[in-house]
Amino acid sequence: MLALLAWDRGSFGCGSCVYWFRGRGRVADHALEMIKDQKAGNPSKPWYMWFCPGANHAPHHAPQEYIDKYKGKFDDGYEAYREWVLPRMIAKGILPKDTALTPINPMPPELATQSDQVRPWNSLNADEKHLFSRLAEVYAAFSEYTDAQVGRIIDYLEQTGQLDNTLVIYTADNGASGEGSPSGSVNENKFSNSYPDELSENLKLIDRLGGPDTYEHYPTRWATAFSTPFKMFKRYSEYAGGTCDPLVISWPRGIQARGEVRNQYHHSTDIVPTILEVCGLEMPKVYKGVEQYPLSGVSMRYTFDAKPDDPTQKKRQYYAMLGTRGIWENGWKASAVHPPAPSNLGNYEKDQWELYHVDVDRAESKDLAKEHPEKLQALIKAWFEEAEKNLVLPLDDRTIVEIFGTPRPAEEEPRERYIYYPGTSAVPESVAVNVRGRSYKIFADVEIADSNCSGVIFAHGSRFGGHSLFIKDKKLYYVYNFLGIKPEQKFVSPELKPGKYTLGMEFTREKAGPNRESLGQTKLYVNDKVVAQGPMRAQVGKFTLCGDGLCVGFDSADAVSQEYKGSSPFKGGTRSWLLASPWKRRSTSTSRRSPWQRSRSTKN
Ligand SMILES: [Ca+2]
Repeated sequence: MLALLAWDRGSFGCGSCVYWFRGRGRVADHALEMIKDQKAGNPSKPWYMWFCPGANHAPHHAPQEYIDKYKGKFDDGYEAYREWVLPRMIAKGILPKDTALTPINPMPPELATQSDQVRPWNSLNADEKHLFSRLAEVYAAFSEYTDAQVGRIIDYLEQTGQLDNTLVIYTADNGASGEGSPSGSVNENKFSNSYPDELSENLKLIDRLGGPDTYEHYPTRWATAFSTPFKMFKRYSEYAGGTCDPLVISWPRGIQARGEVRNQYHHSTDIVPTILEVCGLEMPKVYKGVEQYPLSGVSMRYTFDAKPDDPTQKKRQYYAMLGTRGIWENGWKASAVHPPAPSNLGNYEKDQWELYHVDVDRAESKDLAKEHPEKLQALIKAWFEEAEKNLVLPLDDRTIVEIFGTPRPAEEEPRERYIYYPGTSAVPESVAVNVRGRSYKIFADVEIADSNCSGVIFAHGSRFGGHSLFIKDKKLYYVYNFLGIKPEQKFVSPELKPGKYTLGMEFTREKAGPNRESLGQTKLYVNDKVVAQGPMRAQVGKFTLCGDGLCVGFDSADAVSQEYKGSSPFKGGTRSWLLASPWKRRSTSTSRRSPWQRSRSTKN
């Protein structure tokens, strides 16, 4: 028995821009290599593959020829798309005949999050319509390109006689994503920094959408359309728009039906029990001496031979995400009307619950809370039972910046000084020095051996946000790339002659900006001399959308600054150490000394 799973990488595990679309094709290449290698070494053994292409999560990237195929297809707007796609879904049997369209902005005004609002298509100007259509075209191209890559694997399995006995489970996570803001985004990291998108900036990049210059995401209005007929989108776990996804299962030898639809209610937690049953295995209660957490979910194996409308064997499923709640039980669904992060409301006692009979109202369009108050109360009670059992409590209503910015339990306590040495691999942001939302300084001992000395001394992040200290054209540069917004903030020294130096910078945070970003002053140092200085703004959210770690002597993955290309390794000199220090108040006697002197005296 063989199993192949295709899945995207989860709500917070983003695809990487450095892989871009060529990389996504390479993922399929690697998958094929692995299957071939396994067959070469152990041809009698079954194999299991979890194929995670990053689709359809932002960033949306696709080859131009795929994007061109969809030119003009979305020009009628998202309301028209919803009206067009619903009858098609019904005609194909994916939805019941009388499925209703739900409202586009169902959240009550007092609970509606500004960044999740959806504006009517006819209120947009021509530029906006052009931009939003293109974002949808890129997304469609990205989807088709992903299908094509999965198809390459399926074709190979067919050619080698393996497809007949391969169980293929094909799905995606969450609903369509609403993180693109009402105007769409060319850099999703802004959402993670709670920083608003600018339509004018997005428009400048319209011809480069889908390529490596953008970490793009369609506007909320398309998320609503791509969640047709349901309410809302990803993060809203109370509605099917935030949870419902297509699931395709293929196993030619084990499933007689071909191309049929199954209407039994199920959840992604039911996939593992299905695979275990198909393989004739039972989940062990104890593994290597460790008692296992009980397996969630029930097997979907029975659906292979069931009729399309046979009753489901699922009894109950709770939902919770970023402060939102919902629960399904025996064909009914209770939904707590509550916005997800970035809501920061915390008013769970005031939450109104809605009740839907989803067995007859798939779209969750008719609230029956008043007609069936006892049923609603029973479901709310069931939600708390599941929350208790599954460690959901306490409910968490923090903002995205707070969630991403709050340190997680770690082996190392936060330190006043972080020392890094050349030759170290990229350090993941979760364990690297945290300079966000505070003053900080970065210094390094550098010996410039010759006049060709150049390259990165320190770098963290990518073109979508980060900072870098480097030598170019004999000058020391500190560049802070604030969320990819041009121009880059640059501090540049005069030319440096060969010799030994302590090179670095210090940022003094003065206040929070209108979007909570840090505003302050930066000084660039050569030894104890300030050689450049000026105002600077800095991010409060993470740099690491693309997996770029903190680097000493190079810039991993994507480059922070357009002043250099690639990893730009340091050459023509030596660096003995680098110190990065989040600011900490010091005594008067110490603070009179220059930052680099303080750094040297406290170096480990
Ligand atoms: Ca980088």
